[in-house]
Amino acid sequence: MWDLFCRVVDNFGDVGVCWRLAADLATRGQRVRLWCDDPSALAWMAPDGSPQVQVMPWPERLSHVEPGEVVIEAFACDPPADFVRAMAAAPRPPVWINLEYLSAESWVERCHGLPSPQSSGPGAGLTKWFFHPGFSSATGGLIREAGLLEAQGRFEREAWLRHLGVHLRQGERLVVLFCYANPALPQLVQLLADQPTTLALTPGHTQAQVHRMALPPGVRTLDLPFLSQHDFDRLLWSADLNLVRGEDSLVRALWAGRPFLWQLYPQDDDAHIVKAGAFLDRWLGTDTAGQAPWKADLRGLWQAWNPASRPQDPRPAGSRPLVLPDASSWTAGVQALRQDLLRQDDLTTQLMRFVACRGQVAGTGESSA
Ligand code: TRH
Repeated sequence: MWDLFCRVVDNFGDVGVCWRLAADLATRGQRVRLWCDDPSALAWMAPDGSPQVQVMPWPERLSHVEPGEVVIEAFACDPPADFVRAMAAAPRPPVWINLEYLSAESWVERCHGLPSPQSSGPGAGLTKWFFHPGFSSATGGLIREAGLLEAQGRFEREAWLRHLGVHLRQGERLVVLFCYANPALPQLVQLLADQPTTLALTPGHTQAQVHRMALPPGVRTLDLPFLSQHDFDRLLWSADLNLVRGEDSLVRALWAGRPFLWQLYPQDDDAHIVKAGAFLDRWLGTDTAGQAPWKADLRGLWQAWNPASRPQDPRPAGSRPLVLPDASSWTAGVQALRQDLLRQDDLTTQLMRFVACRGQVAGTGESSA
């Protein structure tokens, strides 16, 4: 049994990542209890649930529950003290993992897999392990369900889009938009008017933002409902360009292999700029001299799409000139990155292996691998 704890801080990514992990563990024969303080989004993300995953309300007290063999706290969410006390008291304490946020920054490789021995509090005597998802073999990898790319290969785009109510005209581009408030959005929409374009708008914030804008000729919009994660993947597979936000939809855009732009959750200290840059450097390389034009165009677009909260540049955010990278080079660039990432084991495989190694020594602070 795996106990997976999730607190929803904001938006959908916390529960989105936890559900994907829980469901993926389930397909590998594991039983999972997903303890969540706000599972409401699962009604649309995972309407069919999974027989091996029990979604449980976040409890303030948990003394009556016996911990499973593995306890995962997502994003340092701090499981209830009673539960941690029960973990420490168990004859064979569970392997306790803190599953961290995804980042391409170099410190992630140094921190992945480190132990954090607990010297005080309800878990005193236990060891918590840091598990960092990431983009290199020195990290815990990315969630990638078995058969994902094969399913994409069998996917019938036109029929699926028709079913969704999307009827593209001859030569029309499909752009999926899932973003936070973005001052660069009007400029980007202007650029997209160079070709007939349907903007498929995800619900809530994205739709509200676009509805306030005047659209240029050639660009039309379609309001989508919330889709299940399964269908959200299919939407990304169908698009000519995916504008995604947050960590989970970034990963799904990567597996989709279509051109994408990633908007990170804006932070007051501009940590999102560092994170966005780390991902781009990991992908395109740090040497910008003499780089291919599509890479230079993408860097410019990427920076405009992720404005600093405290811009150094006197020009207002959103006023930088934007150029769309050449579509076929951009597609090839994404597919090369995907190919590279496919070489690393997926996150669930790595997590299960990590747990198997630590299972022998859980609670002692020693590492067997
Ligand atoms: O919702 P997000 O913006 O979440 C983010 C991240 O979690 C980030 O770490 C956090 O700092 C920030 O919020 C506050 O974006 P993300 O991570 O892509 O999660 C969205 C989830 O919603 C993802 O699992 C995909 C899913 N989804 C669907 O399943 N169907 C849909 O129709 C849509 C729009 C999203």
